[in-house]
Amino acid sequence: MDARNMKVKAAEAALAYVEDGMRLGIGTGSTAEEFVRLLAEKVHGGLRIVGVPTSERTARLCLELGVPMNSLDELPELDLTIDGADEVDTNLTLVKGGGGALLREKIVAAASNRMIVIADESKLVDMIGGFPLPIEVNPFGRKATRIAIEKAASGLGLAGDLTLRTSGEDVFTTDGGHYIFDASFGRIPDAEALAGELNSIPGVVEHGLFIHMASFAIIAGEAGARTLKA
Ligand code: ABF
Repeated sequence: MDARNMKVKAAEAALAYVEDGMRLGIGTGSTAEEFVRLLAEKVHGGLRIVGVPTSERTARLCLELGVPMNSLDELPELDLTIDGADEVDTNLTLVKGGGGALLREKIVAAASNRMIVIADESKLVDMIGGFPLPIEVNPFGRKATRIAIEKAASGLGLAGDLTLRTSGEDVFTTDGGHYIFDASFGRIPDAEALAGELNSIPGVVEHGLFIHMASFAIIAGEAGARTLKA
């Protein structure tokens, strides 16, 4: 089974948790997009849901496929969010933000009763950190923020490059108008400590560590989809 098929399998399994009448947070990324395609088929078959997309990119796909949408301001409490991840460990600590939508993804997930992560098995790791950690920062004072992040990480014994994300010739800008540093710290033994440090830096808008947010993960591999609980 190739990676795309695994993403479809995970998305299919997640669809079983979607019930008529739900207010649904809808994630970003290629796995979440497979979910949107399957969801659209169900909607055209009569399923009634309203989606709150986690990015402009997902909103465009929902619009194109006819998935009903509303804003989080209109629907501030959601039943379920289904989203992908860049890394998932066995405690369900996630690294997210490779797609650049981490801030809205975290706001939407936090507004949801439950969050289900969908991923192919390449995302499952013993310890997070192989994938560079996205850290969304305010453009104002980004150099000072970079130094503060490096100092905070160093205090936890973490070192590595922070790369300002680009898009072609330009600095990549998130849907919220912020920049992203991708931090190559390597393995992160204490994600909660790092999250606490990052949260205390004023220029950091949000980071891609999602801790105690996922209810469970659906991981698809050669043998099919399985559920991973913490
Ligand atoms: C979103 O999309 C992100 O948080 C994560 O960065 C990315 C995963 O993308 P894909 O499903 O394409 O690997 O869920």
